[in-house]
Amino acid sequence: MSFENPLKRVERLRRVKNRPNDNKAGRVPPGQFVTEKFPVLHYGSVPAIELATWDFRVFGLVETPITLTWDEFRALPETTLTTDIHCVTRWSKLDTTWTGVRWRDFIEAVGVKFSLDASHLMAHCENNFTTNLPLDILDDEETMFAWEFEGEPLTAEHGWPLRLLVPKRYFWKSAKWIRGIEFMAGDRPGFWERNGYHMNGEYWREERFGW
Ligand SMILES: Nc1nc2c(c(=O)[nH]1)N[C@H]1C(S)=C(S)[C@@H](COP(=O)(O)O)O[C@H]1N2
Ligand SMILES: [Mo]
Repeated sequence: MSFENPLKRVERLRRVKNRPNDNKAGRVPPGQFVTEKFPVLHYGSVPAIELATWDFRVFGLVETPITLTWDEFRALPETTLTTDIHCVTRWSKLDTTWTGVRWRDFIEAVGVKFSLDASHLMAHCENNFTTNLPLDILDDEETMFAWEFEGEPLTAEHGWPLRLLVPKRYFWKSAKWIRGIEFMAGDRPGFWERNGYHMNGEYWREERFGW
């Protein structure tokens, strides 16, 4: 699915009023409603990807830049976890189950040594999509690079073969079709952040828009 112009989309979303909160056991942030569906949202088209030429790059403020092949990536320690996701377009989905390698396990298993000056990450994806995140938010039990959703490989439109999952932030930070991570000194806006979304995107504080 393609989207309207990003700026128009942000303008439209800013006009949506909060509905009465659909809160299950304090799990649903303000202004969100629970859905059983799994909407597909992204800018541009679904990329065509070949696993044979797919690679994953770790670069920026690291001791040694690293490139992993798909087979190397899939050999990393695997975890399955269940968590809630919250989209800035106001849907939340509870108890979603994901399989992949957790952020912490990735850093350890790959032996990523990033500089003490590194404070933020830029996730780089197919079609030049990017999103920025603070490293201390990524350093969480539930952050992972996911390759399965509900026990099945990700579908193409949900990010196959690999997406970032950052349940602590609005879902636009859970970058689909991720191909690399860049460690940065300081913050820099990614794609949606340049187009009006909040730099941080914390949903309990409703950090939806940055201006
Ligand atoms: N590569 C890429 N990842 C992306 C996006 C995008 O445009 N490109 N959109 C984000 C947004 S705005 C949302 S809400 C979620 C939607 O994920 P879903 O389609 O699996 O529900 O993906 C995020 N990840
Ligand atoms: Mo979104």
